[in-house]
Amino acid sequence: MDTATGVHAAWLPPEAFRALGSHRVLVRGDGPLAVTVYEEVARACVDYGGRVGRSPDAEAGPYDLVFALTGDVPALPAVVDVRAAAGAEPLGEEGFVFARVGGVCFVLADAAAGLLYGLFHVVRLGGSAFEGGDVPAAAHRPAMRTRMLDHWDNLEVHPVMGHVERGYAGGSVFWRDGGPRGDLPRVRAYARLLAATGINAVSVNNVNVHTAETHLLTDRLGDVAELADVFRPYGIRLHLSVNFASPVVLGALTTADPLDGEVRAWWAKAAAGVYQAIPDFGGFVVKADSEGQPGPFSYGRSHADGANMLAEALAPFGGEVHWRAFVYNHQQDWRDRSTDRARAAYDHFAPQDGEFAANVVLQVKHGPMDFQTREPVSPVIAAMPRTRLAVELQVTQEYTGQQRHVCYLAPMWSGVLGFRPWGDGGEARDVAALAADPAAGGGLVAVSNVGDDPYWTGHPLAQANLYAFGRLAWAPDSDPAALLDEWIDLTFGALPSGDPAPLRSTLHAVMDGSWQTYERYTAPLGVGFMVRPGHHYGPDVDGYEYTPWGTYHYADRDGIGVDRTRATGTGYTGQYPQPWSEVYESAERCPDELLLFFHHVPYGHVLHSGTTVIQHIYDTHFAGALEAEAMRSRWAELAGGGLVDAALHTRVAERLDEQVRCAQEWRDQVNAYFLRKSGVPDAHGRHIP
Ligand code: GCV
Repeated sequence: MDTATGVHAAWLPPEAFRALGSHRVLVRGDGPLAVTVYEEVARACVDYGGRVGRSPDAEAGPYDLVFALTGDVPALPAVVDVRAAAGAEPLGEEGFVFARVGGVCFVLADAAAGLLYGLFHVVRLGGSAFEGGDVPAAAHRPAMRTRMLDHWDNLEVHPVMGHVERGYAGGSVFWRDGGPRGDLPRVRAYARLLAATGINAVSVNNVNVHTAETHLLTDRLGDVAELADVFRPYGIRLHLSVNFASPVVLGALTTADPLDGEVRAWWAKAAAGVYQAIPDFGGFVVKADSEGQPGPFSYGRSHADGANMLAEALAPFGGEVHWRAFVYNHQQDWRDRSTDRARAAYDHFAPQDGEFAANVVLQVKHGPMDFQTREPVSPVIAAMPRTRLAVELQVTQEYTGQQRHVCYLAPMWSGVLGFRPWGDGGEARDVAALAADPAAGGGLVAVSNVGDDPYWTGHPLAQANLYAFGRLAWAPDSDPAALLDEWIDLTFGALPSGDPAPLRSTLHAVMDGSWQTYERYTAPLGVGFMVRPGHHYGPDVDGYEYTPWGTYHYADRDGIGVDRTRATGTGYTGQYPQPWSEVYESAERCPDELLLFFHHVPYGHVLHSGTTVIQHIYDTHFAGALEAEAMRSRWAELAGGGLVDAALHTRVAERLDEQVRCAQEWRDQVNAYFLRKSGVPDAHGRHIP
């Protein structure tokens, strides 16, 4: 545990700074970010006996590591050709060059944020930064301009959704009892952890903006400014989720109509007030006309009307609107099979492509439904070339085990980011390239999994998801297993045993395939949900089947799945460009893992894997539950070995017990349900209750 905060040090324990802190370091540059770099190095040098200086005077030298801005002529080594390393593209506000020449390492950047990211690059390199021969100068830049975490934190405990909506790590790190939590050292530690992964934007309150949170925009702005001050030295800009009805709730206006002059003036004044308090404020996040939140529909206006009004208010200050595309009818009649929730975001937004202002970012969930364990990539992402799009992921594990189950999500995200909406021919750009596009990209966003838990994330191993999200936003083509190694090295690098190999192999065995294990014992073949309604934990096959939420599997005695074809179903497959519109349309060509998302098929339908749908359901559920048991056994082997802290080991072991219990529950409910529906016995004669 970190002594200043009483919270687990996660991937920044003092030991991670050992190499940095045991060398002679020069830190140049002015402003809060350069000061942060200096302070980080200075602290490490106190811990590990190194030396840090601010000016390159001859008496203090020589140095092993130099942080300097490219305009800083006295500190700049002629030997490092930054421009050649950077190539045709500018390094940008956040990029840096790393090189080692003649035994001296250099981190060079055009702006201080680059020095900060370069610092954490050196931390990740550890001792290897300082070893060996020359390292040619190489430029490092973030792929995504915006790398953002959204908190769904309420100011006070909501009677249904708790303190953090879909939070599984205790209360909010920002708020308590309707006001600031006041634990700024913890917020600072959080900002530091995020900066080390590359995150540069945070939204501090729930997108479902209740009354108390609505006031953060005006009379409670000081509470937000206080947080902004803590995040600023780590290069993170604050954002606020705002209530679209604020002019009515806060301003005593009778309307929030986005085309009303008084409403527009109200927002302009509110935005000016925000920037007076927080000059580098990032902007607003808005959930409008979604799941009961107010929005422009009430006034007969479009989403573009609503978003553009807010954009106009923020534009003079350089702020942006993150307008969420998660809009669907949550009061659907389950008897109506023509309405398809998966279609909703595209149907609402694609016709408005080109209508959004330049400082509006349309924030699109990665799948068309709602952060399920397996979904196709949202067709909206390819459908709006004239709109800036951000892709939204969910680090908090709402549908993926709620931080009681190990579920390393980087492999799923990596698949999303690498998906090519136009296939391999023609415009073969992937989702990451679209989100990163300098003109049309809005970056990568995720819902945070952090709370006031001593391990930050409830399940200590869920820290890896937070870490991997930030790193993927910086470099979307990163290998998930390599990111896990980075996280392991930083978090557990300084083992008492000195040998990380056994821990590393255990963590890979437990985590690498954990998302697919989770998928095996939960809803099959992309059909989704089957969770207990409301809290979404544990199995309930028909839990949402006869509800208004639009999340159905349509299982009957003959078959299962949602017909989303153009030929006979809801037509959703038509929202994709070629080749996917054809691939998904065909039950023969559709990838197995998404078959039931797109097709209603008989239980005897034979998958590409050669097995029938019903046998696949039995096999995967037996296998998934066994894999959960194997994960638990593997972790248990570490007990008492000194490779991980005993309390952390116990916390993970307890959660693995629950994971095994829950996986067995899933296995038995799903298998029993489908045996009873279909009457088809398991080909291997295993016990199904
Ligand atoms: C914040 C899902 C969750 C809601 C969440 C919503 C959203 O429906 O269950 O809790 O609300 O997504 O993304 O806005």
